[in-house]
Amino acid sequence: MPSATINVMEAAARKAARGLIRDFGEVENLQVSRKGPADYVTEADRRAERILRAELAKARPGFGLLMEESGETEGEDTRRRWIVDPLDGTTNFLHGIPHFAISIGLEEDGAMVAGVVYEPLRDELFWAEKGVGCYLNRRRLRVSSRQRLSEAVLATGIPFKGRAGKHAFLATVESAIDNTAGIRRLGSAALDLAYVAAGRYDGFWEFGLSPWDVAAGIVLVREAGGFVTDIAGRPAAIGGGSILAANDRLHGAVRQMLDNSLKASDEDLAPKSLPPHGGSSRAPVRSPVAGDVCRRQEGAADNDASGTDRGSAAPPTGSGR
Ligand code: 2AM
Ligand code: CA
Repeated sequence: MPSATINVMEAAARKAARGLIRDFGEVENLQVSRKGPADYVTEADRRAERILRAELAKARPGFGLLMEESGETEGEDTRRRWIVDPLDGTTNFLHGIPHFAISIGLEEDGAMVAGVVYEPLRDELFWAEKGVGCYLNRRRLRVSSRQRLSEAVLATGIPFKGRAGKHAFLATVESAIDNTAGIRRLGSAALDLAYVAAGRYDGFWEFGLSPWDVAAGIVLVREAGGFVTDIAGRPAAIGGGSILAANDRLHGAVRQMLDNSLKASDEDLAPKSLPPHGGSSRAPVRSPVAGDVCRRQEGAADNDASGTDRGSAAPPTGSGR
């Protein structure tokens, strides 16, 4: 049975989704117009965020909020905050590609404790709560049980124009081409994590992500019995920038593979060269906000201390296993 907290998150996501579905239909029409749908999508994104803010604040008035478009709003309750991406997969949405989601995470005392990732077009509600488990609608989810890297399908995200780390990223892709059954790149980190939780992907890695991209997904993967860390193998943190999620049996091997490829890549990953997250070519559809992080990519020579063992892969905290 979903808790009252999950019910609040689900209701907010479903309400915002109704607008997104309508707007997505309109985007499909606008594709052929000369002006294109960019401004329209910005508005759709903001509208969804306004609905989510209103619904979440109504149900839990004191909680803080960290939202992709409007940034941080402190609450009276300093222990809890919602971390929200009203539209993850914006580029897909803008191009009429039917793969996007709403992501809502709940943080308590600095730890992620609940997550909802809702994919409106398929009506797939991925939800999880610490100690309760991970579900897709009413069905309990478990990560895949694949043990061999050679049979694994991994997802990733490609760095955006203007961001450092392109060569290091390409090195990781090359190693994945050589060692796995295939790579997917669908363009929504929140859904990538949900798909790992659902056993559709055996693993997922990406650099340069923001808190709202991963907050809910981290809970999903953990509660589905997977491991989620940063690329260096440290416990996943929403401000950590990089993410590596995989089923419990493969996490160590995927990390080792990525680590080896990063060591072999000679790209300087120093943070000074990273522009703010919102400063990409996609600027019209997103604005830079407080809390937007773009961290140094890990995995270079300084971080092999955690070794290759599974212990470094930060086993999940909740039950669900
Ligand atoms: P968004 O759709 O909410 O922007 C895809 O690799 C992931 O990266 C998505 O979750 C996307 O979230 C996120 N992302 C982060 N920075 C981005 C940027 N500058 N441009 C586009 N997508 C970005
Ligand atoms: Ca996002």
